[in-house]
Parts: sequence; C-alpha cells; structure tokens
Amino acid sequence: MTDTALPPVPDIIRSAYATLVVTDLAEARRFWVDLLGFVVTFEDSSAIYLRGYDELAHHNLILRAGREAAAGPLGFRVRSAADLGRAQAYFGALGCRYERLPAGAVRGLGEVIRVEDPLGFLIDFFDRSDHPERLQQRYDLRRGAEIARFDHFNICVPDVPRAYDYYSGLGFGLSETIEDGQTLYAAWMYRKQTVHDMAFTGGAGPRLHHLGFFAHEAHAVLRICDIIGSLHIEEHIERGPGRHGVSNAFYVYLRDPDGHRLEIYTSDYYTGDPDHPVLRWSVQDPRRRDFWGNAVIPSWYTEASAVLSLDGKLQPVTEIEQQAESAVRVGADGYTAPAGLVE
Ligand code: 4SX
Ligand code: FE2
Repeated sequence: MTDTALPPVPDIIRSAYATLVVTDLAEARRFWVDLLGFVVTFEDSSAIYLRGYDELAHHNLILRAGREAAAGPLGFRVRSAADLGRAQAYFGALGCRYERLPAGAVRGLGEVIRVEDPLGFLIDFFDRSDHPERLQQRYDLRRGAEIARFDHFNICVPDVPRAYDYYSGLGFGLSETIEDGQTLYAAWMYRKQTVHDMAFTGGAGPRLHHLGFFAHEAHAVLRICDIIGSLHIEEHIERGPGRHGVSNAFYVYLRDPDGHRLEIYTSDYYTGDPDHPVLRWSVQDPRRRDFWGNAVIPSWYTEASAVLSLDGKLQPVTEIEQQAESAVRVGADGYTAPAGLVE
C-alpha cells in the first residue's frame, strides 16, 4: 500500500506519559517520589502512578514492578474518541499489531489503543483522563526537582531517517536536526508547540533513550543536583547540568536505580507558527549538544532501556545501520577526541 492510500492519522495533542518496568518498586519510589518529588496519584503493591505538580491528567509516569527493567507503553494524548478509531484504522493499515483496551484498563484513562508501532515501540493512544486534585498552587508541597509535567520521549533507533519519515507521516513537525551532507544523526519533532514530543538518537534500537520532564526554572535543575550531591548519591547524575545547543533548554540527565534515564528540562521555545523554520546543526558544531562545549559522556550515547513488545517480551534490538554520531571526530564534543589526537 502506498502512503497516499493510508487512512487519516489520529490528531495527536502531545506526549503524555511513559511506563517503566522497575525491578524494586520500593527503591524506585525512593528515587522518583522521595528524591525527585514526583506526585503520587495512585499506588498499590505492583505499580505507582506519578505526575508533576502542573499535570491535570491522571499520570505522567507509571512505575510497574517486574523481573527485568524495561520500558513499557509510551502514551500520546489524542484530540477525541474519533481519533482512537483513526489510530486503529491507521496502524491496522500499516500492518501493526494493536489492542483496544476498555476504559480503566490503564488506570485513570478512558479507552486506549495500544499499538506496536513500525519502529518496534509500544504506543498508547488515549483521549480522556481522570482529573486528580489540581496542585499547581500548592507551593507548600513542592520538593526535589519540582517537576511540572511530562515534556518528551527520546528513542534510540538504528535508522534515524526512517524514524523521521514515520513521525512526519503521523503529522509531527520538525524543529531541529543534527546532520552533515550525508547523514541525519538526530532529529527533534513536535505536536505540541514546543521543540519536541519525540526525538531520535541514532543507535541500537528499538530502545528508550530517556524521558524528558519539564521544570519551570533552571533553579530546579541546580537544586536537584545539589540535593543529590548532599546525599552522596552523585552516581545518579550522568550528564550536565548544562545548556543544550539543540532546543536551548537547560538540562541534567539522571539515571534511576534500574538505569532508566530521565532528563530535567526547562526553558525551550515556542514552535507553533505554521511556517516554523527548522534549525539544522552541523554534526561538527561543538555547541550542538552542550552550548558551552562540555563533554558528552560515552554512556549517554550507548546505554538505553530495552522496550517491551505487545506480548510483554523484550523486543530484539537491531544494531545501528548508519554512521554513529558518537564516532564522528569532533574536537570539542568531548566524547570523541580531535581527529589529530586519535591514534
Ligand atoms: O544533546 S542535545 O543538545 O542535542 C539535546 C538533547 C537537546 C534537547 C534534548 O531534549 C535532548 O535530550
Ligand atoms: Fe531530551
């Protein structure tokens, strides 16, 4: 079937939540709730549903206890119930496996279309959520990184142009890229009016690279770093804090007790104009990933979370099929030595 013959795509509003399988729920709770300050919407002995202080939907993150660490479904909010039908028809036409889950099957949400997408990721589409207590102005409750809401997914894919084509087909706009004459190394794509809902890191995939959570101020990023230092658990800080080139956001990347990566992310920019221009970074520009030219640690390029298939097994991973950005010799990247210094 050619693309033009595909049924209409669902109207996706935003990236909304993720599911992480964690091997020790109590330990995960200490990290996500006690340390980072996520709000608990609901918890029982098998799962914890978390949100930021600004989130008005049921959850931004589900932590589910399991034997092997992995990423489960990534959730996109769609506009209406009709878009659930569109999602079903669209992914059916693509030949993808999917399930239609009744309201409440994912706690706090209406019906969900759960798809194993062409890139191998589990994606949940939902159009309705319960609304827990509004905590935006409960400043007295704010702790840790003062997470406001979910911001974006970043996924590892072996073929970045293929992922770009697939998400373009789903109606995502392109905000920024890292590229050279031959290769698209990374791309940032959006539905909501910010830099991204989804980004691609070239690498073995499908794997989840990180979950980006929005905080209101750079202060939140610095504060969680200071708290982590005070507690002498600095091994949880992987990269940063710093200023991104791509997105202009202020950031830090943390690793949870199972190695799942998250980013605290703040102050990117508006992308909602229909003629929004793309910002294309040269892979040779040392400021692209850190505007101050600081090193990107190798683990950031190579490590990521395995993802689950529709039957709950770990998805097999395909090695990278293109030139790896981490193999590009860019002096001030910090990860790779200047060409002249490499043996
Ligand atoms: O490392 S990059 O500056 O390219 C970057 C990474 C920009 C925005 C992000 O959200 C990110 O994870
Ligand atoms: Fe990010």
